[in-house]
Amino acid sequence: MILSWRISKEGFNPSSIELDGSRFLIANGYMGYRGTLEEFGKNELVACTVAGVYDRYDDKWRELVNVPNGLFVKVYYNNTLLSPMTFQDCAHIYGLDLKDAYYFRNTKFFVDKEKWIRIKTKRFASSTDYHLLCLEYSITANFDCEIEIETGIDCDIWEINGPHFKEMTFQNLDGIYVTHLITNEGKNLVVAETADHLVNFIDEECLRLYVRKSKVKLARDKEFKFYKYMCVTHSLEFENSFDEAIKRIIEAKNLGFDSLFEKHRSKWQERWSICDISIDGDEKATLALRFSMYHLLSIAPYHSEKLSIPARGLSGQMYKGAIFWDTEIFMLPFFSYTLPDVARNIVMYRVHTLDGARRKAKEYGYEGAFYAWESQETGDDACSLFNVTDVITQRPIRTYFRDKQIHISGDVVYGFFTYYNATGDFSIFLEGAAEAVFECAKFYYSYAYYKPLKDRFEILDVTGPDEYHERINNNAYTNRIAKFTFEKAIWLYDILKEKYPNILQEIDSKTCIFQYIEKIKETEQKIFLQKPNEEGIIEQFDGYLKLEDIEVEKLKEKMLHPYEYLGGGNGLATQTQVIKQADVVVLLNLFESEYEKEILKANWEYYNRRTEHGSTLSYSMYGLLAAKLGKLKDAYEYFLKTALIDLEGNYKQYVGNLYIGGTHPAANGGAWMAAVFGFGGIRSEETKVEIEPHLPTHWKSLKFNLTIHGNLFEFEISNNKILIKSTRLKDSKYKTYRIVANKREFIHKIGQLLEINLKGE
Ligand code: IFM
Repeated sequence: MILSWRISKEGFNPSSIELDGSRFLIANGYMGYRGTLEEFGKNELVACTVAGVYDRYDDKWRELVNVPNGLFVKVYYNNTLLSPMTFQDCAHIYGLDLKDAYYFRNTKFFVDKEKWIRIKTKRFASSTDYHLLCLEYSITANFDCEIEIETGIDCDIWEINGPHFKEMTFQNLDGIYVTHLITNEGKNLVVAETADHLVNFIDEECLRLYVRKSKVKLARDKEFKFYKYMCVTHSLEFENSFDEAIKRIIEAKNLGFDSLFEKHRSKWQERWSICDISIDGDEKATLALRFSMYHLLSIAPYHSEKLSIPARGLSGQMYKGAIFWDTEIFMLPFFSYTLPDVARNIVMYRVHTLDGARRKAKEYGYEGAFYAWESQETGDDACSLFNVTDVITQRPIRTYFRDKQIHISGDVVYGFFTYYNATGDFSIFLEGAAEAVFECAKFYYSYAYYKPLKDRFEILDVTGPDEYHERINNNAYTNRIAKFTFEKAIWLYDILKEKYPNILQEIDSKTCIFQYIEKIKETEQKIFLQKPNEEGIIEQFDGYLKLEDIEVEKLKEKMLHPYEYLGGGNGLATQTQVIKQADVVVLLNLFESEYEKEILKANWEYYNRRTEHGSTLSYSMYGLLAAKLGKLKDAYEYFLKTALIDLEGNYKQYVGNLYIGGTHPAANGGAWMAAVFGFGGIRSEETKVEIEPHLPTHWKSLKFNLTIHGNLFEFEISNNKILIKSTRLKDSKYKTYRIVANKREFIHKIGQLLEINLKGE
């Protein structure tokens, strides 16, 4: 059923447990709790994943930890568990309210002829105290009966590369259950839980399950309700995580569910008042966008600049909970233009992990900073050299993601400037981002080869965004992002020299930038960029156009196994022009203004036919460019694909033997970009905003808000006019903006209403 703020499903299908767990996630940036039922356990992939707390067990992959489930509840009638898993005859509906950010379920069990017992729950990850998860549990029967409730903490945890807790102890403090956990790496975590309004307990401690059992008499049609609060704290944040957890759980209990929920709700209202997008004429697209933004808003690091957003959000331990280029290139635009404070945290994470990037550069014998392909809390690279296992031979495949996807350093720099362009906030550069930009420029300088006969610098032996072609030379995207890094390093150098000489001096003491700047300038001038050929095609890398040109579907017919990896040394795609994901098309989106429309079009068409979209990052880039080009049918199809990824669950769950399910925040961010930058046609540069809309024909209007340089803009775009309202936020120093639409320029004063007629004057 679709209502524009709610997604729900009816009935129970065991095969959708896994996807629903991701789809119906609740989270608050501190932790994520999967959309599973209260009676579920580790086999149903219940997980409460804590942001920024990583651990390694033995020689397995280091990943985020999942903590015990303090929201666990089982209800029995006549010794039978009331769960759609075990109980055939039931009516079950569950889902998410996106507006108020809570999960709900409503299950009616027909226990005997006309007799039924109904379980209704509602839970949320508090947006005002990030340590809290709150659950309301209500039971009603249409006959007098007795039920048994079992609730407490389930410490039998779903872990991909665990076990992560070398110690786990349990305490009962006057009805507050507390588990104290110590990770293999020695971090302390506390999970405290309490269940309010339940009496007559018998405490029970079974293996890894701490529960109270309580018998409750239900009077006919009279609702029985109880509340559970779960609090998570850890030693990366508090000296005494135990006391903090107890304090918070007591506070939660005293405040009660309703007032906690009210606070949570108003925080989300505040967020939506800025972020919401609505489309008149397309309810499905509106819902898909809201769903995408709900996920982004749930997992954002509101409370810390030492956290970013992992590739699978907080939906579990997939991809090691690591942060990839996904964040800077796909998610950051959304945050920069809606919640700049959160965007600032995201960019500052890269400043805090600069030392890890320096270590990686050094490890490979380069200068400067080579950011981690898979970054965790220190910035050291969690990516392994054998990241995929061949499903046919069961042998590990040597992948060159870690060593050769050097575009990551430029992506980080690009991210700093996405934030800066949207906000005008130069302070990030003074607080470490300039140092990071210089270090990235040094890295590319040391990686590049000077070819004297050609008098140019080339970047050899890399892997571009298309991971199926590894160790190639002069990847178009990589070379351009390296040049961008040089350009920005030079720009920053000049500004610092003029305005902040002391800071530049200080940065020089850590980077020796004075010694490097001339070399960086020379490399910037002479770096080789792939240029369009006679047909207008930009070769993805040297020799790409000479590879076998085979259709994607034809290539796939040759596969021996559905999860077979197409890249790597023996991959089917390696010797062909079939690519995994947008590569040149990313380049064209990021540097669109440097290319003629015909070139953009020719390349979109050429690469579109050869792209497998084996990564969920791909659709949005094709959708975005298609929208900018006014290719509305293709744009709309790709937009829906990216926006519906987690709703429809149409994506690869495995690569080789590797489980890569979970949520897809990069696709969510891409959906936002396709709507705002693509269909809305917004481009902003300092205080100039260009608007070149291309709305799908069935859209009557598209409404969204953007914060640009500290002011809030409300856009309403329809086929014949654009309405712009603006409000001054905080203490923005900008009072007027140049708006360019329909080849005309308008001066817009903050606070005034601007109406632009698109049909004529
Ligand atoms: O960052 C991506 C990469 O581009 C393709 N493989 C998955 C990664 C995480 O989303």
